[in-house]
Amino acid sequence: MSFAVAAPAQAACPTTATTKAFSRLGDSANYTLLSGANFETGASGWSLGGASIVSGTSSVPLGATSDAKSLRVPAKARTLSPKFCVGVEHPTFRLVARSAGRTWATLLVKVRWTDARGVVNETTLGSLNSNGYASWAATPPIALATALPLWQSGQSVTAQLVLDPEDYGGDWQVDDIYIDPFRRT
Ligand SMILES: [Ca+2]
Repeated sequence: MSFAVAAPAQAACPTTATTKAFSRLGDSANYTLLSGANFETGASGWSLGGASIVSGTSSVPLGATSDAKSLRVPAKARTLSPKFCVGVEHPTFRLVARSAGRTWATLLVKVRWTDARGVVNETTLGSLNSNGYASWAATPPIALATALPLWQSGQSVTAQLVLDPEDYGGDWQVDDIYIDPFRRT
């Protein structure tokens, strides 16, 4: 893949409402929930690809206390989020995950994005190892915009997150995917 020829669109992303979703974990950044990514109201716009919404929400205190559901992503699943806009103002994202499978399971988190010529690319952003996720745990901030060919304000790409466990032993639950729009207030 060559970033040098993959020009992004010249359009800024719309502003989104934010909360300090991870403040109880000592992260005071502002975040926007990725569409439907608390899995409490179905999976509209998601391509589940073998995943399913199950009972049992993340035990990391991010959402409402009434939350009761999460996304189960079995080993062979490949799940795509709804499309969202990524600009330079979206440096990172975080999510909450739990390994429900074997001890050596790996969950690959990728971004699928379309450049200005309509070419679809896929870039691996993070690799969660089950060692750190035997129980529900939040990921560190994972780089998003810096993994894409975005250099200046006003540039954006249309993106989808891809949840793709390794095929052997990977069996995961995912919840509460939040994008950081880097707003200071
Ligand atoms: Ca949930």
